[in-house]
Amino acid sequence: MQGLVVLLEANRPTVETEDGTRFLCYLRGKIKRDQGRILVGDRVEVTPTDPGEAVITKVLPRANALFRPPVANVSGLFVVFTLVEPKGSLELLDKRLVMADVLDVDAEIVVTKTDLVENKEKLSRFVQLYEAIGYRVWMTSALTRVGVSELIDVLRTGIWVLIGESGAGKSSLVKAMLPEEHVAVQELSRIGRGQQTTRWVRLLQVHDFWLADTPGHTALDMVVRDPHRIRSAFWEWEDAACRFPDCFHIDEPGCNVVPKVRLGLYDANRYRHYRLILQQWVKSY
Ligand SMILES: Nc1nc2c(ncn2[C@@H]2O[C@H](COP(=O)(O)OP(=O)(O)OP(=O)(O)O)[C@@H](O)[C@H]2O)c(=O)[nH]1
Ligand SMILES: [Mg+2]
Ligand SMILES: [Zn+2]
Repeated sequence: MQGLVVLLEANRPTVETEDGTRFLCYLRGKIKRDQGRILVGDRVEVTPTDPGEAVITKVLPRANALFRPPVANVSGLFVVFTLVEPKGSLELLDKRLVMADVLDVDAEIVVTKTDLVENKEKLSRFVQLYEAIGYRVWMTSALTRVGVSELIDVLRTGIWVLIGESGAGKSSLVKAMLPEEHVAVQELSRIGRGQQTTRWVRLLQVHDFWLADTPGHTALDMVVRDPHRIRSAFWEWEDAACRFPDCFHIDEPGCNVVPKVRLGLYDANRYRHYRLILQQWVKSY
């Protein structure tokens, strides 16, 4: 029987088979040794053993895998960002967008807690910046439910991962999308203490796609061999027409990106994050 790993709690996978049956699973020893970690999102073959239990006999090849948060076979990322406490980090936002581009998965930005935003101008500047680059930006509030149905009524398939810092409102959004599910949400008194409320990645069915709620995280490292992959993730500079087609926009003569950043025509934060990502993710930089 084939199934999907929908939860990995304390290293015990739960697999849902095509008819909706759930099994708490063990891994056959050989798989443990040969394939290393199993991830939520993995497609597997299982053989039932006891009622509600099964053994995983095979892990099917993965299309891709994220390691932070750990999810396999990802179609898209909902990169969660909030302008209210605990404020989202623009550096992490850009890193997540670049990660999606490098892994060749879709990414959409989901702004949460818009009901709490006082500085509406700042919010619309943020939205304008990322929409101009080419991202879809959703404005949502789990409290008022603004934007929630719009977000899930778009036709989506595969696994979509909510990714963002702890306290950003990922689980609250899941709860707003799926009111009948039991989803733990952070208590107000704990906000900003850097504690994760969601502890395990979990897949939940929404319309035609699977939604992954994940624990918040603030570290994001990748190893990228080809620096071109980082450069091409900054879509807004594609038509900069620098003198050298292979310009990395650092200190090359005839570069059109650096002067435009100085003039404020390209966003300076994005440029700073680009340099940082090159340094941190590409070993040869
Ligand atoms: N006013 C308001 N508060 C919200 C909204 N969304 C989330 N919150 C609050 O923000 C806090 C954190 O929300 P969670 O959904 O637990 O955050 P999370 O991203 O799942 O956090 P981790 O599981 O730790 O990664 C909770 O106290 C929520 O009540 C919103 O749209 N409006
Ligand atoms: Mg959560
Ligand atoms: Zn250049």
